Amino acid sequence: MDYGALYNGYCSDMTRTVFLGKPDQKLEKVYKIVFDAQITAAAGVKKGLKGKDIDMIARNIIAREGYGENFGHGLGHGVGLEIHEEPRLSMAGVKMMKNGMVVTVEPGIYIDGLGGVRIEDMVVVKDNEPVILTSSTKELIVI
Ligand SMILES: [Mn+2]
Repeated sequence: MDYGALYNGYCSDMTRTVFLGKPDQKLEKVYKIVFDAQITAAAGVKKGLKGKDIDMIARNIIAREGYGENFGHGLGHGVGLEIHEEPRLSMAGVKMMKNGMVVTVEPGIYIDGLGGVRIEDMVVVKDNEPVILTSSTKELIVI
């Protein structure tokens, strides 16, 4: 579920993945990999880094687990007056993180014929201590 709200002209964006019934073991493992990539990359949102540096944190974790080919989009994007704006957190992201920027961190893994997982939070750049704005749980949820 990928959604957001608009408040006083400013956008928000978040994504959670839930399972309808007990997940396939492989998908459960994929969830853990995406979760690990998400929290590690979110913790790596720091002033002075380029978008591609942060993208690489998540991409390395996912590739190390053998799913590099299944993460086919950028890690995230700026959010503000537009839902998708600079700075881009992608392999092509050359803009530097500055204090007060709000970006998303949303790695994903998608497997043909099986399913996919994406987890997205919004993060504020604040020196070396990123502030996570999205407070919804990221525990694996089965409904
Ligand atoms: Mn987004």
